[in-house]
Amino acid sequence: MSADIHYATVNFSQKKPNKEVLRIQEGDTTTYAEVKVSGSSDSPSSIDEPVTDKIIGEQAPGALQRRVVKLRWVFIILALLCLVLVITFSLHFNTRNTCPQLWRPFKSKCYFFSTVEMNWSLSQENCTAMGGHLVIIESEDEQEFLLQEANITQYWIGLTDSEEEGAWHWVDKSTLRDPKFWGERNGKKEPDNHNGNEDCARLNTDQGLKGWFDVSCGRNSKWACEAQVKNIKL
Ligand SMILES: [Ca+2]
Ligand SMILES: [Ca+2]
Ligand SMILES: [Ca+2]
Repeated sequence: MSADIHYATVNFSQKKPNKEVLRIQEGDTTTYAEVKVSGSSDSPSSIDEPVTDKIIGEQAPGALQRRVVKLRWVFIILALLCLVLVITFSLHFNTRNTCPQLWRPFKSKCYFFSTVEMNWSLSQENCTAMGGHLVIIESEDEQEFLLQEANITQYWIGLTDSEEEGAWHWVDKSTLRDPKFWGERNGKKEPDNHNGNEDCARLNTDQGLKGWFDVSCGRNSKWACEAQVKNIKL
């Protein structure tokens, strides 16, 4: 069956529409209708009008809804992807900023306290091999951290005057600016270059903040390294 819709003009009349077509009997009270199929623009909608346009027009809200649903899914997928990226980045960032086992964190650095004893030069070589250097103490906070965290009582730090007596430099070649952490022994202030042969600094943790002492570099002692987490070689 065709689903085409035809519009018609209907005129009601008491008169018989056409004698030749319809034979009417006497006393007939039937009301006759004259039906005219029209394609004119007067009709609500012309049958000449393209049917396809009409269907598309009627279905547009549905198509729009489908597009909205599709877009919603695209946004959900993009949001999930962003979330995965953020989590991955966050895990990577945290991993890279967490000190390895046996290293202790302080601010943006990691610190390693040795369990073996070596002379000053070998201690520095070991720190370098691990991606760091003997500790360079730049603030009171760092000094306090080193006193509290070390489970050893004395260890080498990265300070020496081996190149020029009395001119103390850190292992990164920077000059010692603040001498306030030098200790005191037998009422005499350090560094004292005892026996003319004390060119390396050691931290004694049982002396409080003023815990630096100059000692002969050839003596064996434990040591403490400092490193950026990204440089540490395991
Ligand atoms: Ca430091
Ligand atoms: Ca010295
Ligand atoms: Ca000394």
